[in-house]
Amino acid sequence: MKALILVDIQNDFLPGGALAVAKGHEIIPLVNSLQSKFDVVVASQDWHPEHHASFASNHDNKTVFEVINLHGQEQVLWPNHCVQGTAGASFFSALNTNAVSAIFRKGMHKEVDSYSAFFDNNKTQHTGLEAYLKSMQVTDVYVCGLAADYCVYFTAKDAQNLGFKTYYITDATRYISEDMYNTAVTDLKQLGVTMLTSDEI
Ligand code: VGL
Ligand code: ZN
Repeated sequence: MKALILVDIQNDFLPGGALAVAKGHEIIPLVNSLQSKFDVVVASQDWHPEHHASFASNHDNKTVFEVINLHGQEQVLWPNHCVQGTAGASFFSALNTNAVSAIFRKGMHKEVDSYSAFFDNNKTQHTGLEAYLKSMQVTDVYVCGLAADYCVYFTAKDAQNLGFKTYYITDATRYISEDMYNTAVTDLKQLGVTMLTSDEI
C-alpha cells in the first residue's frame, strides 16, 4: 500500500503566515491532485502551546532564527507559529483534506520541538503515525508539504529509517533556507530516499 503524508500545510507556513515559506502556496494544486493516486492519505499538523520553547519570544534576549542549546540539543528559535486552536494552525483553506483519513499533531510538549511527523526531536514520543501506517499495510511512503528543509526532511528521514520505502516529492514542497535544503537532499539521498517529481508518480 502507498501512503501520501501531507506535512504541515497550515496557514502559518503559507505566504502571510507567521513562519511563511516563500512560494508555499505553489504546491497546493499539485498536493490536491496527487491524493487520488494513493491508498492512504494522512496529514501532520504542527500544534504548539503558546509558551513553546522553540519560540524566540519565550527566551530572554534571543532573536528569531538564532540557534540555542535546548536541553542538550541545537534548537532554532522560530517566530510564534501554529499555536493550538489559532487560525495560523489551521490547514490552508485551499488544501483539499477530504481524502485525509487521520491527522497527527506534534509539538505539543512545551520543552521539545517536533519536526518529524513520526517522533519528537528527542525521539522519545511517537505521534502514532508509524503504527497507523503499519496497521494499513503501508510499505511505501511519499512526503510533501512544508517546509522542505525541516518537517518534510525529518519526516522522510524517519520514514526511511523505519523501513518504509520512502519518496520525497521535490516539486510538492518549498524550503525556508536553501542551504538547509541542499544539506537535507544530500542526506536523504545518502540514506536511500528516492527524490522524484510528481509527474513520475
Ligand atoms: C516547521 C519550523 C518549526 C515545519 C515547524 O513545518 O517545517 N518548521 N516548526
Ligand atoms: Zn513548529
